[in-house]
Amino acid sequence: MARRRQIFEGQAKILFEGPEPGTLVQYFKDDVTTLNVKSRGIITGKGVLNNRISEYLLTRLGEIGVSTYFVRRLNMREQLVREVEPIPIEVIMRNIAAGSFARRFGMAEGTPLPRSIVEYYYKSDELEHPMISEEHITAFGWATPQEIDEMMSLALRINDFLSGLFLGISMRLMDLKIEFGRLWEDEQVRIILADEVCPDSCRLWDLRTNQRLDQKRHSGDFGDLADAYQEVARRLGILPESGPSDIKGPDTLQ
Ligand code: AIR
Repeated sequence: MARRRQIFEGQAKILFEGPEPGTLVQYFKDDVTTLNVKSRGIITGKGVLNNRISEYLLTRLGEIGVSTYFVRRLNMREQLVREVEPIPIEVIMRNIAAGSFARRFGMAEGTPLPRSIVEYYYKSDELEHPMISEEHITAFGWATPQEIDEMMSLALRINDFLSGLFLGISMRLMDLKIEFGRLWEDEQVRIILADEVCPDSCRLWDLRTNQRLDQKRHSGDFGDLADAYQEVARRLGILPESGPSDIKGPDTLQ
C-alpha cells in the first residue's frame, strides 16, 4: 500500500490524510499513558477495542441526531472521519466526583454531584491542559459565545444519552472528555463532535461493585486494563468478530 501522509500523532491515535478531500483516516494505537503522561505502556488490542467501541457509540449518537466526525470503520484499527477545524478545548462532563475533581474539592471519589457539571480545559500538553473558563475561551478567540453555547448543549445531550446507555449495561459514567470541531459545509459552519468516545476518554465504574475500570490507568499500573476494555466491549455486545483471540488485528499502520 502507498504511504499516506501523516497529519497528527497523539498519545492514542494517528491521523492520516483521507482518501478524499475533507476526510481523514484515524488509526487507533495500543499505547496507553497516565493522564499526566508521566507513565507509558502498551495494551495489546486496546486500539482494536477502542475503534469498535467508538464506532458503536458515535453511531448511536448519530441516531439521536448528534452530528459527529465518524463516517465509517475501515478495518480493525482504522476509521474514516470528517476533517474539521479543531477547537483547542477539552470539554469534561462530571457526573460523580472522581479524579482531579475529587482532589480539587476534597471530596471522596464516588460522591454524587448535585447535577452534571461542565468544565473546560485548554488543549496543550506543554501546559498540562490547564482548566479554563468561558472568559479565557472568548478572550483568546478559541471559540465564540455562541459556539460555547452549542458545545455546552451538545455536551449535555451526549452525556445524558451515554449515561443512560451505560446504565443499561450496569456501568456508571463518572465523567467524560469530549472535543469539538468546526465543520464547513456550503459556506456554513457548524460545531460537531470530533473525538473518539471510548474507555480512554471516560471513567466507567461497575454499577453494583463500583469496580473502577480505569483505575490502573490513572495510577500508571496498566496490568488489568486489557480486561477492563474487553469487559466494556463485551457488555456493549461488540467484541471483535472472532472474539478476544482476534484482538491483535492486522498491523495496518504504515
Ligand atoms: N481525560 C482527560 N484528559 C484526557 C482524558 N481522557 C478524561 C479522563 C476522565 C476525565 O477526562 O479519562 O474521564 C476527567 O479526568 P481528570 O483527571 O481531570 O479527573
